[in-house]
Amino acid sequence: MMREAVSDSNPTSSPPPQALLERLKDYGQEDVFALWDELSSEERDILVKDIESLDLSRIDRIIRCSFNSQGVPAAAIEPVPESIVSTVEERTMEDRERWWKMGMKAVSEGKLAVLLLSGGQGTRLGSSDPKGCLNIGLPSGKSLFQLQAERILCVQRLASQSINEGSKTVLPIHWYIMTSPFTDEVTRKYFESHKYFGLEADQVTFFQQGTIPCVSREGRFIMETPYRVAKSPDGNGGVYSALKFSRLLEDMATRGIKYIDCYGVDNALVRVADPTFLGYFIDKGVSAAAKVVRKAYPQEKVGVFVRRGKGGPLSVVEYSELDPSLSSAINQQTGRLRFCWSNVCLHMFTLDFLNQVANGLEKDSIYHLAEKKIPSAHGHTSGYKLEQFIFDAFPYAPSTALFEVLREEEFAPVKNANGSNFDTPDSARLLLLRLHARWVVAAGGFLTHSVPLYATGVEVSPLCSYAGENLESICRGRTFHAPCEISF
Ligand code: UD2
Repeated sequence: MMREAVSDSNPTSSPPPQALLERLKDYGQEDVFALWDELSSEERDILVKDIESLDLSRIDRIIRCSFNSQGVPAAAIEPVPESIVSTVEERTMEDRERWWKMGMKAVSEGKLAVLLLSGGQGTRLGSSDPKGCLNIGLPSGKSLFQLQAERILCVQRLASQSINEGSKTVLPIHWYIMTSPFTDEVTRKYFESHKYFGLEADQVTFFQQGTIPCVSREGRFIMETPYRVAKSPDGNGGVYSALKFSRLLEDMATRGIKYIDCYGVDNALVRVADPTFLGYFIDKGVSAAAKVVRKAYPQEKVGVFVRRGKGGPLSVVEYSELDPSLSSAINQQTGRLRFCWSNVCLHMFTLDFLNQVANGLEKDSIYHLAEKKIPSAHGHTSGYKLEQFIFDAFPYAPSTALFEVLREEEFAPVKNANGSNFDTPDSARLLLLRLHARWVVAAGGFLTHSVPLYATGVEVSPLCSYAGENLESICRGRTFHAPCEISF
């Protein structure tokens, strides 16, 4: 007998899949089926597939561990001992040259990879494009991605020159770029359409970080629509599990990579693949290091490095989690902020350490709970996004070091739309143009103006100079008129 085609003309008749409903009940998440009867059969299929894509036991463990840790008073925090900070003041020219040479040697031996954290949504910027695509208004019109790609090219060229007078080219520096579902497609297309800014396509590897359901204050999944769970990227600390699950840690090992320079995309002055920082890191022989700048003011939206308890591990307390009384506390001896060493999302890790963290962080499953208004089937709902932070790894590090850099040389964050008070494309452009103006004058060049606020200026292409070096032959005795880009 022919079975009549099952035409689900009356979808309300079929209940949710029983086994899936039972599993959801095990974790108290059965409410995702609350609107089942109102869904069409197509919407029901979407919802079932969405739930089946979730690792419910892992997500439940993360929610429970993260909510439970909320109640536990954090260990008292202490400022980091000055002994673990390499300050600009104490650094000699000999130190810099030695570290630069050590870093260049490691780069020329193919031991360095660059890891870019680029999964964030540019919500504060008011742009839907990935931040790396942003043009901050430089004379060259270059985007943050292009500036960073060209800085990698420059380090490659300098490394080639540093061995046997450039007789052979060095292995290209591999660039791992973490995206999220919000940034992946546009980022890949942007690189393809710009021919990877002169890099080899196969020296760039894109990979996606994970997403995790947004939850209510009671830890229940929030529904973005009646048939889809609201999810958000799992934080820049999602990089560890993303590297593990995408088997890129093995890829790094296969390439002979020992050191990974990890940074945030939204810093116009970032010194990608910095040989000096790499040399310092190798010289210190630590597992994890970070560049730090002195905090500019108590409310600055930067994490601060701390010790958790007497002699405890090095940690970072994010600006969103630091008690205001502590962020304003003053060290009576120095008159400076008690917690003054700011995290600026510029990190260096050994590959061994990344392997250790990828397993450790996963085991602890403690995520930060960011209280947000979550778009949901019932309008904006108060709830939590769960995220891990890249610096959550530091307490796992057997040895760490902090490397002070000057804000005006290496930290120009782009966080807010122009017109805001700080950390805008305009402020980042101004910092970069002021730095490059200093480079040009130091190299014997002349400028016909100082850089007026938010206007234009003289820009030095990263293909020409990484940190102001090798500009004499181009600049000496010449006068430069803004706007212009000094390039080969
Ligand atoms: C980050 C730092 C903060 C300070 C500040 C300085 C963290 C957790 N906080 O704060 O301590 O250094 O920058 O500018 O690093 N990202 C992802 N996936 C995500 C979320 C973010 O890849 O799920 C990337 C993002 O694209 C950016 C970086 O991580 O490159 C920092 O992210 P953010 O802008 O959300 O962090 P912010 O400014 O709150």
